[in-house]
Amino acid sequence: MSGTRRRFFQDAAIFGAGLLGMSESLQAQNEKRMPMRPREARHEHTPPPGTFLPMTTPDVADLPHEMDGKVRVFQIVAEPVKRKIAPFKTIDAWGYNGSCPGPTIQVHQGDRVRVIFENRLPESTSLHWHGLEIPIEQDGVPYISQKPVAPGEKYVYEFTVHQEGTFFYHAHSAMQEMMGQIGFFVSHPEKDYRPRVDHDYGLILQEWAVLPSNTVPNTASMEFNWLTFNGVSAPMTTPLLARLGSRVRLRILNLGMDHHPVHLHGHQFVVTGTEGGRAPQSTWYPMNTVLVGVAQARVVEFEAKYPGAWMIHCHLPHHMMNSMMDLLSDRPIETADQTDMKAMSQMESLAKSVPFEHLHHAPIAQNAESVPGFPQDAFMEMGMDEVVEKPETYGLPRNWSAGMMGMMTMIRVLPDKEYEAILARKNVPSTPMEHRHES
Ligand SMILES: [Cu+2]
Repeated sequence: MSGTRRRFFQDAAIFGAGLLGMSESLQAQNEKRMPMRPREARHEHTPPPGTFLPMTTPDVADLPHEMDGKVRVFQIVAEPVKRKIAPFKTIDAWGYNGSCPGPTIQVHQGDRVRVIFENRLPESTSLHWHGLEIPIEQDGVPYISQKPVAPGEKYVYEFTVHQEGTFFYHAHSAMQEMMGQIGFFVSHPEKDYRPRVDHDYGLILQEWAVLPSNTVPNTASMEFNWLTFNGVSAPMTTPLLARLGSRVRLRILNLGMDHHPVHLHGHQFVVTGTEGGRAPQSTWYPMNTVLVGVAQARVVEFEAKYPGAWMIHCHLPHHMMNSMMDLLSDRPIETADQTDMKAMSQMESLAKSVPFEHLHHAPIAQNAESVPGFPQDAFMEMGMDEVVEKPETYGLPRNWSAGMMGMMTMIRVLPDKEYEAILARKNVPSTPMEHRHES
């Protein structure tokens, strides 16, 4: 091992800190609240008991807790949620505590957990703890392990988490799942994983069928027109940040109707865990696309070696786009036998209905209209940098948002100076890291 590394550990501060509702700068909050490890302890490899590097769920808050003796107590409310999934599209989803996906629960392996659950949905529901080895009374399956929780009623779950890994909670009713009733349940290991990571991020994959001019997902539909990471479509997804030379963990969770091959640009990764916990290092091999099946979690890790804004996206072509039908409203989309001028005027009229910067399209060939199949991606660029601006987008190339659609985000691997410039915009104190690899 060469050099030293500075690590940040979380103590109980993140919990019960009322983070919920400060979703905008959740990561900033986390970074602010994580006390730095004392200098003299830097070489120590085991985090102090009860501490861990928390996972950040971009665009979704953490669920706060209170302690009752040694029991970690969480409050979860199932309720309808309005979710803005794109600058021009807000849907009526269902979720938890005003969030869809629900807020992230983070515990420590060995914790005793109590969840006081309240149902404010118009129908009965329950909470299932996906992947956790807990007594049958806590399994959250209506009629099998408990009576359904009626609207207005409360129900208390309590169990000990003996596992480590990436789990989730969800309603155990298919249509409610498709309305968005899902959230992360992360159990941090008693002994930190090796090698350690400097950044830990979580993404929940969801798909939605929402007709134009409608706001309610059609949960019976098999055709999905909106694809989201953590409840938002690109370019509204908040870019992940990584300091150049750091090690990054990415936990990807899928609870929908489709399987998603998630691809990372510019880096290779290894799969270090599944929905069942950590995988032995002997099973790791290089990849850059991981298929995340329904009801699965895949945990990948990589060294952020190359500076740049690297895409992370589902590679299914139809999952790399947003539905534009909402912008068209009741007008037919013009895709065939059209002239450049007609297409342009349609795009311009779309752009007028939302605060986008309408880009002039990328160049087309002079004889484009005589080529069967034209147009495909021509005319589709829509820049909306200002609409989706946030500290994490600072410094991206102009019109970056025109290249971002659907189930897509990016990881910005940044040299110290640029990384710190963004932290400063998030009002996070500068936190230099002397990271070196443990080899
Ligand atoms: Cu996909």
